[in-house]
Amino acid sequence: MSEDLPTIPFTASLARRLEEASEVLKNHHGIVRIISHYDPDGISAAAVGCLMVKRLGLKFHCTLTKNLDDEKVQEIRETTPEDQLIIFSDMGSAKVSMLDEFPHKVIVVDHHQPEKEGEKIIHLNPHFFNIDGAREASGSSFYLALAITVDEANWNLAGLALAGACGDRQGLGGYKGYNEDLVQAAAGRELLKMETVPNLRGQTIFDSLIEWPEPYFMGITGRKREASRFLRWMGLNKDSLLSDLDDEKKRFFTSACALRLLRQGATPDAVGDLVATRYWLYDWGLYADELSALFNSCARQGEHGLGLALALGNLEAREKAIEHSKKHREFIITNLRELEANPPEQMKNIQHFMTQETAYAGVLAGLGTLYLFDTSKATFGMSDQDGKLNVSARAPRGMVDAGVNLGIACRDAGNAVDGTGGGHDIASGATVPSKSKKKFLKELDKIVGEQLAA
Ligand SMILES: [Mn+2]
Repeated sequence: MSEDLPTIPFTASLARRLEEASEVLKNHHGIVRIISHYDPDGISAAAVGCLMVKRLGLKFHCTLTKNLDDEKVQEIRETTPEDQLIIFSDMGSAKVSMLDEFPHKVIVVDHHQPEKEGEKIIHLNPHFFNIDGAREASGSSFYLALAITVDEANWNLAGLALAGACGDRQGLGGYKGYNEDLVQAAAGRELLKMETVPNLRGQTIFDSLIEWPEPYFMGITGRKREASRFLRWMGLNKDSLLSDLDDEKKRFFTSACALRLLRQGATPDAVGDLVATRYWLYDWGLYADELSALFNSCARQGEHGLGLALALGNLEAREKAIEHSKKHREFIITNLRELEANPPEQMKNIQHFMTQETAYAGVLAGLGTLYLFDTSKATFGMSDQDGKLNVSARAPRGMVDAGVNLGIACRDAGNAVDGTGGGHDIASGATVPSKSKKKFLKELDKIVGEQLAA
């Protein structure tokens, strides 16, 4: 047996709950209905579920969805034959009262704030086991606990589990708690290795400057001539590979990049991100963040099924996802260059810009905040859709430390104009009537100013 291989230590109560869910799965005959969130964490969680179920010799029917509102829950209840087992992942914890009334057997694997524990459903949420669901376990990483309880062979899904946690940005500043235990055990099992390396993507250094929006170098990213000049200045050429540089050259290169970012006014977070610990997944031949980025570009472009097929190991899907990811990045670079040329409109405490693609407003506001924009102001990316203004807000960490809370700002400014808003202190959103744009922005500027003064 595999007595000597490292594993994740579970508390007795978690182990009991996992066993309970595992028994239900093993005793089930027939189809398993898998419902999951459509973002990278949800896609990874769904795939862990599908592969776990398949290994048990069961058939599955998987659906990825953006929201799980009351209507959706009701629809799932009505359209799923009662002899099917239903597993919700990366969602479901907010709908326990409704799920408890299902005639079906239901398992929920989620890491969001739970409504309550429930009576009838089997509820797997880190929250009930002294694990911080925001930082220490994601939908997919927590799902792995169930998968390896069902069958130790499912350890080979650890890479997927980690890609999901990465998609929920739980790896920032290093994995912690349960996630760290998972990473350590997976490393001990030689499923992945950790490397602290300059955080560049792409085959060659030149590729990473031309094709990747992160890190974003003003005046260089996406521009062949300028990128070549930058490389020449460092004694490198178009074919130089990061892995070919000796330690001294690597250090010089990293410092030159850091200086460049500092000079353009990037945030400390962006500069700190230049060197990062990355997780190489042997089975995938990718870093966990790269796999997560592939899921993300599928999700952004509405190709959830493709993301799932990729997660399930379909090679054709992988090729297509890489193409999608390329388009996704091109779009971001084009828009960031546009924002370089035409910076956001300035108010006293905030800055704002319009974009065509609703799904990208947040990404652009986020990257602009890290790399390009005035770091003393909060940024609002907006898009117009059928008389409604969709707003994504981002603030540099320094502003949050100084008291800014964009979740509250978006909620209160949204309410002031008959819209809705909310979210986290550092990233939030709102939907307001387009005709109230001016008043909404004025209100935001005032609220953020008050937060800074408080
Ligand atoms: Mn999640």
